[in-house]
Amino acid sequence: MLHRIDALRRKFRSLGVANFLLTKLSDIHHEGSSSIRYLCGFTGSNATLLITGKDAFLLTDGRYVTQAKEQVKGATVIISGGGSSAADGFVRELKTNKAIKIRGRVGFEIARLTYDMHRSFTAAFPSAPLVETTAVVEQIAAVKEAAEIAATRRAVEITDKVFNSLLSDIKPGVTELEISAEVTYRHMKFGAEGDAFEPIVASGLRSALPHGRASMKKIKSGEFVTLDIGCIADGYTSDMTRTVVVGKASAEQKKIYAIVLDAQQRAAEAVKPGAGCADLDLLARKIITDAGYGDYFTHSLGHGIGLEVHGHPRLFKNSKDKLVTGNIVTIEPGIYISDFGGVRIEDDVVVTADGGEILNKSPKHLIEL
Ligand SMILES: [Mn+2]
Repeated sequence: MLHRIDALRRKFRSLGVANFLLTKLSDIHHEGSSSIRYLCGFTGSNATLLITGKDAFLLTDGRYVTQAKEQVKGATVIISGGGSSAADGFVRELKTNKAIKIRGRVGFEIARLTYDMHRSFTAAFPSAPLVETTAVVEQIAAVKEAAEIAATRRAVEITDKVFNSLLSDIKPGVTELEISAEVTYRHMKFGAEGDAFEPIVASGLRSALPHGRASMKKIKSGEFVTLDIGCIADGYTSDMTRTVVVGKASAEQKKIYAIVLDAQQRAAEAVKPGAGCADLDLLARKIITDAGYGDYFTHSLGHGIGLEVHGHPRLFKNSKDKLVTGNIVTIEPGIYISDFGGVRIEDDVVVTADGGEILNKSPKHLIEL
């Protein structure tokens, strides 16, 4: 993992820092927490990674002695004791450990560092000011190595298998929660570490909720059912959405589905190195708008996936980013009509040397169950 830590160090000059501080604190629920795993391999729930100009230190607690020894590459493991909070404990260790020297400014990620950590660190190191950075590690991590693409491919294969195995279970009378439970169970049964996120199973009018959590609602004949599911394999995520109809689709359902499918396919086909993230969003949005449903496509086109399910680059209309070889992004347009229902179709697409490769093999025609 040293090459990743070095990639971050190479950004120090432009960031105006001499060190970098990353944390994952077990006393808070922390969604964005994979930077530490990305940089040094550690997956435990409580850690601080300090990268200086020459050294790197991974601080964790006594529960992780063996795990840290096995996992951590490119950083010196230090087992630290308690404090009044996880942040306080780590800062005490940084301050008192003789091996650690912090000189100069210290970069941190604004979306990741807690206020508690910021305050404790600032009080302990008045001459090493913290400097805000935004998504620096995320941007490095957005360009995948071959092994990362292979892991993503495996996660996508498992999710494809789960989706196809579920089709015979989606029928009138079954609750959304029953389907959701099967998604979680089968992801693990088919070889995943677990879900990448809580499965979305939304039927009937609830399919108009882009992030409708599964409920006790029973699925009925004639309804759309949107499944947005993903898993983790070797640390890497899949994220796929399919919308099916239980029974025969109505003319209106077919019409809306066809518009979303057209937008999805054309945007996915336009994925290539150099493609503007905003241009891809606009391409899909124009198709939906020209069909008269622009007001019902209420979110952005997609996002990067990797160790985290929502990462860089993000495909939205004001993005300045361009895709580069090695990115893996979702393409997921949708139409959501509150008194009718909704459709979303989502694939994971790898940016290759000369185009894009859609990883998902699940069918995209309108499936009538
Ligand atoms: Mn997604």
